[in-house]
Amino acid sequence: MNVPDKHTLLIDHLLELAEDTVLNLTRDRLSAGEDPLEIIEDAQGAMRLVGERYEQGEYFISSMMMAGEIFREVMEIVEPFLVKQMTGNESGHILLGTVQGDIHDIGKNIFETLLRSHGFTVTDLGVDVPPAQFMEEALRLKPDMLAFSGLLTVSYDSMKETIGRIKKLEDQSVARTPLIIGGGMVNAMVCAHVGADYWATDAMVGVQLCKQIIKERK
Ligand code: B12
Repeated sequence: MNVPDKHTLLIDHLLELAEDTVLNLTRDRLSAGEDPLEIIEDAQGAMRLVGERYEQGEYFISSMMMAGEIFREVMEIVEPFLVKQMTGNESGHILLGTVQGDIHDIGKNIFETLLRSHGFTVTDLGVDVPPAQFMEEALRLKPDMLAFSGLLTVSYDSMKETIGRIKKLEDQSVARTPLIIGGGMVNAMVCAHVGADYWATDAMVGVQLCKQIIKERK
């Protein structure tokens, strides 16, 4: 009989929405000294499959909500290990939020945790953030970078509107702030369509990009 490996185990149990087992597996893997990012990657892979099952009508929205809740609990367990493992002293202020019409925030929150653990200052505006609020906060805070999260296809319209309005600001120091977008389905085409400068589908890649961009501008 084939024994499933640790990755398959976590993914399968998350797919079965077996909350306690997933949380115990997470704790066990961390106690064994595993890289917390690997656990997040497995859970993220499981969420992709949850999304596919929802799309195919195999799961109801309630299952997607439950999976989201389990992921949030996994993150609660993983976060202290993540912060302990990664300590950086980057300087730079990043204004972040999920764009209007979209309430997905699990990925955004991971990106925020990783940014903070690398030493960045982050202002998180939360979810469903209207373009006007992004603009006002950008003018008030003058961050080094603006970061938008969005998982829905319709959220690309909000990204485009927000970015369009920011680029038209009279205050050039804000209008020229580098912009990065992220979320499971963004790509180079979406980036060009919404007028952003950079994109990432992986939070760690996003952090590396922020490091590089801010360093080059200082
Ligand atoms: C969980 C979930 C939910 C939860 C969200 C809970 C929460 N608090 O976030 C709930 C149940 C609320 C939900 C609701 C809906 N959802 Co939903 N949801 C998902 C699901 C299954 C997982 C998302 C997730 O958390 N993934 C795990 C995280 C870690 O991954 P991630 O978000 O991609 O983030 C990573 C990177 O992208 C990156 N990242 C994220 N943001 C940023 C930002 C920057 C700047 C950077 C650099 C990086 C970065 O970092 C993370 C780690 O690497 C996805 C399936 C999928 N394929 O994503 C569907 C999915 C996104 N949902 C979908 C849909 C349709 C909906 C609903 C419209 C359903 C409905 N009929 O009501 C609503 C929309 C509500 C709204 N207005 O936003 C569709 C979207 C389809 C589309 N093309 O638009 C998907 C793709 C499912 C599917 N395949 O059909 N959903």
